[in-house]
Amino acid sequence: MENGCSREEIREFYIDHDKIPLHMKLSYPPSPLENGKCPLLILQHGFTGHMEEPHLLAFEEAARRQGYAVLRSELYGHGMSGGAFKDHTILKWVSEMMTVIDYARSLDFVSDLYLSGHSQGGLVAALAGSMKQDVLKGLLLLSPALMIPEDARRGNLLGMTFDPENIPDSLQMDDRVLGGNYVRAAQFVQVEPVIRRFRKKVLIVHGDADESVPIQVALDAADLYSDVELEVIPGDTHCFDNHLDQAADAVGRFLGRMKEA
Ligand code: FER
Repeated sequence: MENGCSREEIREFYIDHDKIPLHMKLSYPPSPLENGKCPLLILQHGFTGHMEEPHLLAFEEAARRQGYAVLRSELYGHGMSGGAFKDHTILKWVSEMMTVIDYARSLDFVSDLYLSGHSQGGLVAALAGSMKQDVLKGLLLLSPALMIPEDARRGNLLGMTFDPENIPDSLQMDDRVLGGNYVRAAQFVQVEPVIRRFRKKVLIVHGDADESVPIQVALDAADLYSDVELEVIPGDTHCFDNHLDQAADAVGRFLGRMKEA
């Protein structure tokens, strides 16, 4: 169809955010819609991640099968987007996510807009989504790493320890270097008030064997959101390696119900 819905092809392009090119892929639902409009889900990867990870592709497919278009975004220092990994921060990602949301809103075939993200992408979806909740119908948090700011204040990010009051200029993590400004920006972020002010519908999907983000993070967030469903996937990991089908089904069911709401 001319207006964008129900095409099999995936559109790949870049949008500009303050001279940083952000890599996007837009896919469409498999079957045509009567009025030429469909809802759209923004899907954001996590820390060191990218848009082709298997769990993201499974969530994309689940959303498409429910009649949603899906916009996968890669943010600063990740995938094929601009910027160096070591220079990325949560604040840059939040600012970029606002631009991604505005881009999605500008598409004339979009009816309702949903925001989702995995892990650090979930944290950023929670933050940017709260700022722009008036333009969203719902928020989907997939193994959301909502405790990164607390980790940064404690001086322990993914097992990498440092003095939180004397932050080094750079941190060595396996084969990558992360700039100290990542830590400073993360320390600045207060997640709880951001969650408390969010009034739209939320789905949290989390494996109870998540090795990077403890299930308790999801339980705590579920207590704070005002309108939330929590789907715990028993025995599953951070990237849903064991039961990806169950995690994707949870997303599909939620999106299916939201369309009727
Ligand atoms: C951390 C805990 C979890 C962290 C990152 C993660 C950078 C996971 C992020 C992801 O998978 O996106 O302290 O610090």
